[in-house]
Amino acid sequence: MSERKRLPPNQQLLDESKWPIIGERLCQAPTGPWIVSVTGLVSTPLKFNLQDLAQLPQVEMPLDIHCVTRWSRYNMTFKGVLLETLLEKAGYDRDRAQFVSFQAYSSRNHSTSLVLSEALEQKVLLATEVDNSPLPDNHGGPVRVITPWRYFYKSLKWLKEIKVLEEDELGYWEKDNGYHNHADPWKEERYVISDIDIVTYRELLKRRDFSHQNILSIDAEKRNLEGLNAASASLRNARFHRTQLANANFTQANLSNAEFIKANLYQANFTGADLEGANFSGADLRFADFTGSSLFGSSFFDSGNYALINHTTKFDQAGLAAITPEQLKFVEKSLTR
Ligand SMILES: Nc1nc2c(c(=O)[nH]1)N[C@H]1C(S)=C(S)[C@@H](COP(=O)(O)O)O[C@H]1N2
Ligand SMILES: [Mo]
Repeated sequence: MSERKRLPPNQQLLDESKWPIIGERLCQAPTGPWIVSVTGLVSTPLKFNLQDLAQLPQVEMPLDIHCVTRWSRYNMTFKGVLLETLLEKAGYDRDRAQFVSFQAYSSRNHSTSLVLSEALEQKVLLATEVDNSPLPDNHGGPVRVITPWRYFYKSLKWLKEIKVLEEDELGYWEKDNGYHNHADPWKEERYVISDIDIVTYRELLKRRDFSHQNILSIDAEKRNLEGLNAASASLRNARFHRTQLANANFTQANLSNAEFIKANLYQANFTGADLEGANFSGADLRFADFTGSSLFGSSFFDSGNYALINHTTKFDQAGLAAITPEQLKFVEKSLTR
C-alpha cells in the first residue's frame, strides 16, 4: 500500500518510539482477580479470568493506530482473543443483537460501543500483548479492546464487561463529548457538529469572553477576536481560519483539533493548553507562548502554508518532543530567525 493511502487524511505520523497515553492514565483494578464478563443478549452470560483468556485461540494483529487528535503510529502488533470467540461461546442472539458495548475498570466507568456486524467483520481483538510483551497498565493492560479501522477512542482500555445489545448505548466520548459514533479515520469522522445556540454564541463573541466555556466545533472564521479571553475554555475542533486572535489568552484551554489556519496569533498565550491535533499552518505565531502545552499531532505547516515562527515564539522541550520529526525540523529552523 502506498504511504498516501496508508495514512488517513490530516493525520501526523509519530515516530515509532512514541506512544502517547491518552485519556485515563490509570485503571481501577478489581479487588479480586481480573474478570471480563459477557452479558446482555446471550444465551449464557460468561465470566473469563486472565487464564481462561490465555487458553482461548490467540490471534496476532499487525496494526497502525490513528488517534482522533491527529497522530498516527505505524507497525504495532497486538495479540489476544477475538471478540467473536467470546461472543460465540456465550451464544449471542443472532437475530436481535445489533450493538456491542464495552465497559472499563476505571473511575468513570469508561465505555464505548460498536455496531456488532462491523465489530465482527473488522475482527475486534481483546488484546493482552503488544509487540511481544504484556500490554502495559497505562495502555490498558492486562486486557484492552483493539478496534481496527477506527479512531483509537474506540479501543477501550482495561476491559471489564462486554454487553450485547439491541439498542446502542453511546460511550463516554460519544455521548456528551461530541465524538463521532462511527469514527472512521478515512472519512474523518471525528466530531459531531456544534450544539450551541446562535444567541448564546453571538453574545460570547461580542464580549470576546469564552473563559471556562465548553463549546464544541465553533466556527469563528475571519472574525475579529483580538484579545479574546479563552482561559480554561474547552473549544475542541474550533475553526479559527484567518481569525484575528492577537493577544488572545488560551491558558489551560482545551483546543484539541482546533484549526488556526492563517490566524493572527501574535502574542497569543497558549501556556498549559491542550493543543493535540491543532493546526497552526500559516498562522502568525510571533511572541506566542507554548510553554507547558501538549502538542501531539499538532502541525505548523502543511502544503506550502508555513506558520510565522521566529526567536520570539516560545516552546519548551516537552512540547517540541511531541511533534513529528518533519514539523520539528521546520519549527527549530524558524526559531533561529
Ligand atoms: N478506559 C479508557 N479507555 C480509553 C480511553 C480512556 O480515557 N479510558 N481513551 C481512549 C482514547 S481517546 C484513546 S486515543 C486511546 C488511547 O490509548 P493509549 O493511552 O494506549 O494510547 O484509548 C481509548 N480508550
Ligand atoms: Mo483519542
